[in-house]
Amino acid sequence: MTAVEANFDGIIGPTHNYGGLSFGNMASDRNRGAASAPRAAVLEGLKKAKTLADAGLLQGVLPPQERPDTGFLRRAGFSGSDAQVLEAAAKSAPVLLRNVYSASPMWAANAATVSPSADTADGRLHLTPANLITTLHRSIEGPATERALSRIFTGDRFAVHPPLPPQSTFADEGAANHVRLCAQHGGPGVEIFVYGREASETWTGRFPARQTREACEAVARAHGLDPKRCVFIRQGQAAIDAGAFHNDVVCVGTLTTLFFHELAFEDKTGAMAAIRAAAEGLFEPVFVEVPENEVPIADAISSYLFNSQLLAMPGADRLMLNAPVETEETPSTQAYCCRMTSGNGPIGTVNYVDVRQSMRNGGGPACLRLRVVLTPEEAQAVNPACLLTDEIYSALCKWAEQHYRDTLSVEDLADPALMQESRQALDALTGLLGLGSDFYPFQRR
Ligand code: SUG
Repeated sequence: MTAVEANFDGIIGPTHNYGGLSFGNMASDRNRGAASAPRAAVLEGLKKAKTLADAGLLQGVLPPQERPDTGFLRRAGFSGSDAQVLEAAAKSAPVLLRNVYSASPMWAANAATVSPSADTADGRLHLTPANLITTLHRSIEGPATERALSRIFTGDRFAVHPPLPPQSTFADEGAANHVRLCAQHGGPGVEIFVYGREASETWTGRFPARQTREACEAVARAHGLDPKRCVFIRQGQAAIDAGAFHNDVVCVGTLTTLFFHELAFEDKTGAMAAIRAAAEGLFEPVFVEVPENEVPIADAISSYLFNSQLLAMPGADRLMLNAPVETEETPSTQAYCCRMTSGNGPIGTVNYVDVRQSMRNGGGPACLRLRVVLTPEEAQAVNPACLLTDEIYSALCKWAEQHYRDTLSVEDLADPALMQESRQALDALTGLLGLGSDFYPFQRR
């Protein structure tokens, strides 16, 4: 067995709701205040993961984080019992309450940046949790992500770093702004880091640029990457202004193929030349560029064509795009996919997957997974309870049926019972995933 690219999907947490918390993320903004369906959401995500596991890909899961984060409310000045803290926040700071209730850790592409051992100076697999400092609700995630990754990727083969310093200079959103190209997953690759701004510039864009060049460089340094095999590319201002709050909203790549929208990069020609130069001697990159006149950027963003998983499926000679159903429902992207697969390019199949609950918050199939290239020895060292087998899948579905609500509105966040239900669910989950009975903060109090 050679190295494989595993997908670790974020399990959607029991408090999944539409808080409208992400400025610059069109879907989050559009659905602010709508009722969510947490149980349907978690089952959609698990089904997507299980389908890929059944097709022969290595598939893992990442746990949700504790929400509501009452510890954060305490740091913001609330006191008393947890129920009192929540009640007071519901009355005097309802927006803050929404922030500490967000199930945003489900978007595992933002959990960390991952460099496979084939790329790093010390031969270990490196993971740096994202600090996600641009949005309040996501800035809470980094330390808990570090804890989760340390319980899943255990032992000397893995280096789990702390998140970068939580400051605007190092604004980091993890793998959503990182693409790795290579000839084979287990061989050396080219790591492409895409940033929206440099720390020193005055940002005048319509929406925030969530990733800095400085953050990308810090991660590349910490992981011990070969500078010759790293490329730092500036995201297109037009793409950010149109709602591409992460590069993975307009670009995805795997093996030698980079699939991207014409407006994804500020200097497309320079970007392609830099990737070609970094790949010299390893492989010839294959660029699949989708022109604006075939798929307008607004359609790319509303359909999430590029927020798809680009996968080498066992036994297939061309790649498969695991795309959201919204791509099939949008005429321009549907037509593009038909033309693309009937041609002889590297992407031969498009599979449409229903993750609508996550999509309504701006999270497509690619947002929900963190890719981790694992050698056979590394795969052996991963906490086995976090790898999706038939048994774990059935146990997780049963768990979700038992613990999740059918619907949740933003008003329901004031209900103290929701905190208790979430804690019961998460407590049970630590048993299922072998995370230990001290994994969540509420379990340690
Ligand atoms: O960071 N949405 C997430 C979506 C993340 C998608 N991830 C990738 N593209 N990789 C975000 O904007 C919305 C939460 C709310 O509004 O309730 C939210 O956080």
